Amino acid sequence: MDSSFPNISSTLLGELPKETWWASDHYNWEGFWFASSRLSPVMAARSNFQASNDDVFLTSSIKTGTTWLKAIIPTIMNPKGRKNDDTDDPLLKHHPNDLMPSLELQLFKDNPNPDLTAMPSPRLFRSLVPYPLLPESVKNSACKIVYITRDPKDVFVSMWHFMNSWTCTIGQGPWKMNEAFESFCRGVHAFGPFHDHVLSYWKESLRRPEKILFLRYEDLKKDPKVQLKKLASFLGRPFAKEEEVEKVLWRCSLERLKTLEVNQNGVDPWLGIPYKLYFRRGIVGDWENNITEEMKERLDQVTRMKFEGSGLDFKH
Ligand code: PAP
Repeated sequence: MDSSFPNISSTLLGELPKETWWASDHYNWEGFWFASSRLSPVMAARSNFQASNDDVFLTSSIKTGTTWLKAIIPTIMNPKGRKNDDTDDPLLKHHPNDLMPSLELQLFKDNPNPDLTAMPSPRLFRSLVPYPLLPESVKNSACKIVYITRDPKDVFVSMWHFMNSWTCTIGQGPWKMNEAFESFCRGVHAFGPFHDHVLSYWKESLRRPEKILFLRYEDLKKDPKVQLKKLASFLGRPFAKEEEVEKVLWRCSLERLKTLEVNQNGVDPWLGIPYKLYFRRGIVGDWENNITEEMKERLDQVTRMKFEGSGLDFKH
């Protein structure tokens, strides 16, 4: 195991394609865009993380509805998560980010070899890296991967609101929507390109459906009970009663999480982001209220071109 933090030398950085995204330098490594501060943790996790067969991974591109699943998966895995008594529900005291730690944004952020042996089993993790950049042991062990994605038009709108709200709290002005949109269409954004990210998991989920469960935010919104049952069975924790499904859905609902004190006033200690920014409208089709018809056509065209022949679309 590598014991030194793989510092990114200025020589390597100098060789990588560079673009600015939200006033921060991003580098293209292995076909995907990363802020320089994310490259070392991503590389360290890829080299040093050892998966166990009963680990559960939540993976996604940014702003696809991951926070909902960061709440749902731990609640499904928690033996008390579907019981009537809510008094010791971890969500009362923790933002969902705390319940499924991120490899690159938390665990490997400042340490190339964190000791994860004390984590209770089954361990729950999340990651924003595309499938090819996952640690090999995640790909090769029996651990499960849940992937969530969303209509890219809603992803863009969600990202735009989130990034502007955050950067405004740290004193940076908003980024013009048309510039951010151009960047998104070209695939330049943190952990992007979005379409390549989605395709990487989609293809692998077709090859190994027992390993990767591929979910769409729109399906979860439309038919939450069906999707939750599918997810619980995939995780080996099927529901026994309809009320259990309803319980988990209620505990993890946007309406409930939004009003909890921890989420209204807390701040993510790893990122400095106010927790309340993770909860916005949570609807399907919010793009209609935010982008022009021309922008819609442009992004739909990118999506059609990228997904052609893959069997994947976002019609709902
Ligand atoms: P992240 O990449 O920062 O983790 P992520 O959670 O993937 O963000 O996406 C945020 C979106 O999920 C927001 O969508 P919106 O901007 O269109 O509103 C947020 O509102 C939505 N979201 C967060 N929690 C929930 C939830 N419990 N149920 C449904 N949607 C949710």
